[in-house]
Amino acid sequence: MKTVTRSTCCYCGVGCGVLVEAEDGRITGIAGDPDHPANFGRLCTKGRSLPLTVQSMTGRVLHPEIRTARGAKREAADWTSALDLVAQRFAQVIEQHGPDAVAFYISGQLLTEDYYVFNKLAKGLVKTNNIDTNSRLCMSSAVTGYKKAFGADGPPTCYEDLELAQTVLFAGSNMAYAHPVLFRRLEEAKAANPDVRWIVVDPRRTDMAAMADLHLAIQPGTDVALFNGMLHHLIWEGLLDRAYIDAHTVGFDALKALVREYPPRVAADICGIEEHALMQAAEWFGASPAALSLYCMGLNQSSHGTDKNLALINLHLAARQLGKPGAGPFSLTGQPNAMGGREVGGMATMLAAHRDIGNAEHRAELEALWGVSGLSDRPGLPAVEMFEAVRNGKIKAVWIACTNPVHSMPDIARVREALARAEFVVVQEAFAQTDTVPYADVLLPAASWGEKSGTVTNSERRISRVQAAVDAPGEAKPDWWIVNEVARRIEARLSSMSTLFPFDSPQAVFDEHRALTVGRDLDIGGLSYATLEAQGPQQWPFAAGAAHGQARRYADGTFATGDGRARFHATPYLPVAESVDARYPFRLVTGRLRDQWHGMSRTGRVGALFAHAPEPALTMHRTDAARRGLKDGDLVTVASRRGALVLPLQVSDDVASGTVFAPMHWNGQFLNSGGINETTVPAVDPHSAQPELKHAAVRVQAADLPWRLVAARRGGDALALQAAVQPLLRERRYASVRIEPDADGNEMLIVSAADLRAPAEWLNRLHDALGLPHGEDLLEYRDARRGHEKRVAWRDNMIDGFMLAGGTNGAAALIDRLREAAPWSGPRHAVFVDGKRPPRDKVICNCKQVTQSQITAKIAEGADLAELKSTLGCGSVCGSCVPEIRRLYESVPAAAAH
Ligand SMILES: Nc1nc2c(c(=O)[nH]1)N[C@H]1C(S)=C(S)[C@@H](COP(=O)(O)OP(=O)(O)OC[C@H]3O[C@@H](n4cnc5c(=O)[nH]c(N)nc54)[C@H](O)[C@@H]3O)O[C@H]1N2
Ligand SMILES: Nc1nc2c(c(=O)[nH]1)N[C@H]1C(S)=C(S)[C@@H](COP(=O)(O)OP(=O)(O)OC[C@H]3O[C@@H](n4cnc5c(=O)[nH]c(N)nc54)[C@H](O)[C@@H]3O)O[C@H]1N2
Ligand code: SF4
Ligand SMILES: [Mo]
Repeated sequence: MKTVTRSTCCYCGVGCGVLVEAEDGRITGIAGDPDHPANFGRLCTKGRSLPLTVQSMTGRVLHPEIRTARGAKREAADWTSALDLVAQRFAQVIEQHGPDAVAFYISGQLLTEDYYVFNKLAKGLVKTNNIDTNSRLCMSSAVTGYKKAFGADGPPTCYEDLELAQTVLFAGSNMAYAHPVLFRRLEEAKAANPDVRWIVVDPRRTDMAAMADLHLAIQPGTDVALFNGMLHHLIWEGLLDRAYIDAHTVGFDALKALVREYPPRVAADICGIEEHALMQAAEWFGASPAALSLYCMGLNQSSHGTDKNLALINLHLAARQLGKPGAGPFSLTGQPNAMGGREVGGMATMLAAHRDIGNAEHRAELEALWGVSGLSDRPGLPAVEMFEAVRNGKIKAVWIACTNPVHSMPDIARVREALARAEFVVVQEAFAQTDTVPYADVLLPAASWGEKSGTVTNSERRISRVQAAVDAPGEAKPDWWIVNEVARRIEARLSSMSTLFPFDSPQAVFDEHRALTVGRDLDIGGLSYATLEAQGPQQWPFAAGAAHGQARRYADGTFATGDGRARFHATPYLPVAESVDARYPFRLVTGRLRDQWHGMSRTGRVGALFAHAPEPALTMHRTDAARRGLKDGDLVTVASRRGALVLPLQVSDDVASGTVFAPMHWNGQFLNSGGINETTVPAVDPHSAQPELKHAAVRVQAADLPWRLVAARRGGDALALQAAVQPLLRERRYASVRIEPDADGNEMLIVSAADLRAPAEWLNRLHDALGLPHGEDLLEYRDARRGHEKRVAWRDNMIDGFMLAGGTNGAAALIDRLREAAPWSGPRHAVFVDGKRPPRDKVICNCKQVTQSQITAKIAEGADLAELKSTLGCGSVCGSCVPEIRRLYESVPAAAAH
């Protein structure tokens, strides 16, 4: 039977509505929900490919697993044993060492209901605030910024403002990649009204920067100087709303005194930009009828992330660019439920429903609502400190759910050390191959997207229902259920009562959460599953009796502070935590790619999603590369004071000289190292405790690895092959693996590796891991003198796989052969002399698989964007590639003349 289920996409904070098609318990298709107010039917490449991530059960965690002795292998166990063991070990540590000896590290990708139960377990039952989440790496500077300025968390804006803004300031946000569907809305608004101005503040020339009216390519970490300089200019030009400042704010005079030190020339010098560009940005911002800023990790992931947020909010308050349509400081949430996690207070520094740990009245309210006493008044340890406490033995047991800290935390060597030393580690995961899973003493199988139900809140405070379209595979269970079961058991052990966890469904959890918000700034007393299902997704606040949620906040100039006034904060510019020097001369910036999601446990299962960026890379400016004698494709060692890894070099003009960029995504599942966080700094912001994941100091040197390998295998289960190859990667100085679709719609696996010398025995293990044949279906060629070795595997008259070791000339041609999935004509041994082919064309449009050369050829013939869409089809489906097509358009000479 075919079913269609209304739910949401599980990736980014845009929170797109989806319609999930399923047949016989399998998810078969997806479409954007035309009625969802975030996307009105649109989806980006990641959302569109979600069904492909859940169709195979290879690599899923399907049963609980328990490690019975230290150093032993984990073994499959039943749920009762696993739940009992977790409860017993946690209760034991709490009884012996106190509640702060345990910790929970959870995720903005959990549903609100999952989050709520975790938070109640930690704070309400165990009475520790040691519960933090990956939102610490993501949103916590935005939270402190909003709270300090407005008195409460959450953006004052909504998505409609995207269409109403006249000036859009993108600050440290690469929306074209990270929030693509919202970016489509902005593109359309700009196309409809050419007077709309875009200012992009980003050290890199992103696709968006290339499209902007003004790109401020500031030195990494200098945003505060920029915003202070802009404010100086607004004051000078009289572009302030003095009446608004007087009536609705405090602190302007101290700020004014501070920004005297930031005249445009001084500020522009700090930022490394032109003075007139800074003044232009200030004027466009201040004089605009409606200025909207959209900001994300370029501001938050900084040791001065709170100041960056506050300095930007200062501009909005001073020029009264908020509380009116099209204006306001809009922090884009990264994860689908970063906002929901904040609502339930699921972090070490807050309590449920935006209450504060340090506020006795708030604690008393919560004690009354939960029927408990003695909530801890000590803030818990935020992520970086939490793992440090695990490392030094203060925390003995840690429970990690829906996040992969051995990949995503800064300085991961320390996280690995921490988890290796911990007495007891629980990992609750949906996918088995992540870098954190090996550390689990108990591995709990979680249901994932399409298999679980609850609610999430997107960037504009809009709550949507998430619905299961199919049953969870194997014995996997929804996260809320797992936590609820353990919590009941811990409660029975610690207090021999069982009153706190009566939940029998996500709805029961939601109803309790809702009750806690009544009377708070995020009051959702008027919302229920029934209203969400009948009336669709709703924004908070939505108090009992309200007809609808509230689109914009603070429209009347009354803020959530004690006196109702917003606060200006004097934000002096401070440099990044780690300075560059002669030994570590490059500033490393990290960030996202268009088609991958974080640690790739899901997007890395889909060959088509590798097409846009098949291999990891370190991007460097061409003059820096030339000076070091490095060229595109060379392997380089990137080293910081903490760790090092090898990456292929990508030479580009999109980063400034002195800056290098690496995507955050690759890790031990796809690479021989843990990825770029081997090098990043664990320095944190003093207010938000958010780490500076974007600004390490590194050195880059040629990695002299003369022995090279390219191997591939078509046919067979690519995910199973990947699982077999994964443990071999780390034995080489460089190795990476990826999946690619072939012409038949099957997937193939491609491995690249490099080392000092030939690893003979490893080659044979790789041969077997790839499932390459022996005997007559294998054609081998050895050049002992040059140390080259070629193996080509056949199935019938097709090439099924190959290994080229030593020299890899001809690898591109062989991969093309595999990709074509066409029969081989002529003698088999001719495969070794198959001519060289040009390197593969980059796939720009994923939906229609249109390559760069196809697009540039058409542009050269004079085609415009509309013609490209109608003839090649590129950009006509999800639109994620449109910014890049525009850029190609500008770079092809014939088009410029056209
Ligand atoms: N495709 C994709 N989309 C995603 C995700 C994903 O993994 N993949 N993850 C989601 C999540 S959780 C998040 S948090 C968001 C993140 O979304 P974004 O923050 O938009 O993405 P990033 O690439 O991390 O960083 C944005 C930009 O900040 C710039 N930057 C670096 N340093 C500075 C600086 O000092 N100042 C300024 N002004 N800019 C700087 C970088 O060059 C980069 O272009 O994306 C969400 N969406
Ligand atoms: N250098 C650098 N590092 C960064 C960043 C950066 O920009 N640069 N960005 C940071 C940011 S903003 C973020 S948000 C983090 C993200 O970092 P992580 O949270 O580590 O990212 P994910 O890979 O999304 O991890 C989610 C995990 O949950 C699993 N999972 C999926 N569905 C479910 C489910 O329903 N239940 C359970 N229990 N598990 C599930 C997935 O398989 C995956 O392993 O990375 C941070 N790290
Ligand atoms: S923009 Fe893409 S990744 Fe984000 S919610 Fe929508 S479909 Fe999912
Ligand atoms: Mo994030």
